[in-house]
Amino acid sequence: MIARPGRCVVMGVLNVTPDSFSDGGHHDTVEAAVAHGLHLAVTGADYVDVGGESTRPGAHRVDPDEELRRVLPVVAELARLEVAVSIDTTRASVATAALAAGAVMVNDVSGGLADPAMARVVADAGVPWVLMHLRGDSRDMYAEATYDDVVADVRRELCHRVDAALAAGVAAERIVVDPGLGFAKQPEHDLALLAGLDRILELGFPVLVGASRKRFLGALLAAPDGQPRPPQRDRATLATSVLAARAGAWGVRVHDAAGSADAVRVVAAVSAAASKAQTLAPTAPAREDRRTDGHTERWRSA
Ligand code: PMM
Repeated sequence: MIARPGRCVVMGVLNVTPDSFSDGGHHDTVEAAVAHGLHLAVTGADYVDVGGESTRPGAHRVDPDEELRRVLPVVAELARLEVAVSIDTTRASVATAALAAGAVMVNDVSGGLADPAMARVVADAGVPWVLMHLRGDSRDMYAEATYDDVVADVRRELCHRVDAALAAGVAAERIVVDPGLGFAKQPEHDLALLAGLDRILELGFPVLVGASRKRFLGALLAAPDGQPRPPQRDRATLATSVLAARAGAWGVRVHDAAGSADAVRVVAAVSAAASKAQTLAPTAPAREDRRTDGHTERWRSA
């Protein structure tokens, strides 16, 4: 089942790759990776998303056996420790093994395009499946970053991925969609997608947003000489988590779970207060609410 804690869900990123964008090579032993996964869970991640293949622009595909060798012991150990693990893979064989080892969700950055066998694996296992929007692959994705209206185009292409998943027997209530920030997107596309999340939400599926430490934040926070901000982008990521949670996203995928875990709780509390205020609000303002006490006049004449 998809977690619904009554606030935006936090998915912590655990890349067990030598070359991922911001955390590649940081967890190059099973022990280090498991320790970091546990840290993510303890500091607020509802899911820990384990990936063994870098999707950074220009990255080459890793051999499926190598991907399995990287992720499987980490998935198994985190699952044993009762961490809810999501497996970040585009390969049905890796998803199958990870689910057998205890993963509870599949996060597929290709939205099911990379491996036609993935839909069957997910349907049979009955687990949630994140369908992310992507064009091309990591080697050539910026070549395809041309859109008429990026929100409409991504929404339409996500619809196709959802239709294919449903046709393959995946239950609608197990589908999560993700606009795929940074994947075949230029910074202006990422910003437009964050601004247009409500139109992605209109599809009626839970929406996951992965803005954490991405290139568009580096570009936005570039130094005066134009040098993009290096991967210390967690404060900017927090702002995106607030925006995503406020827009009604189901979840955010982040490297720093603690910050976003706090931020989404604040958003949930303010949203609850707003709903309560709306329930209590009379349809017309009560007479005594109007400024009849002279304050308004005093302020005007000050
Ligand atoms: N981004 C990355 C990898 N996996 N999965 C989903 N669902 N959404 C994303 O935006 C996403 C992803 C690449 O970022 P990383 O290299 O920092 O993990």
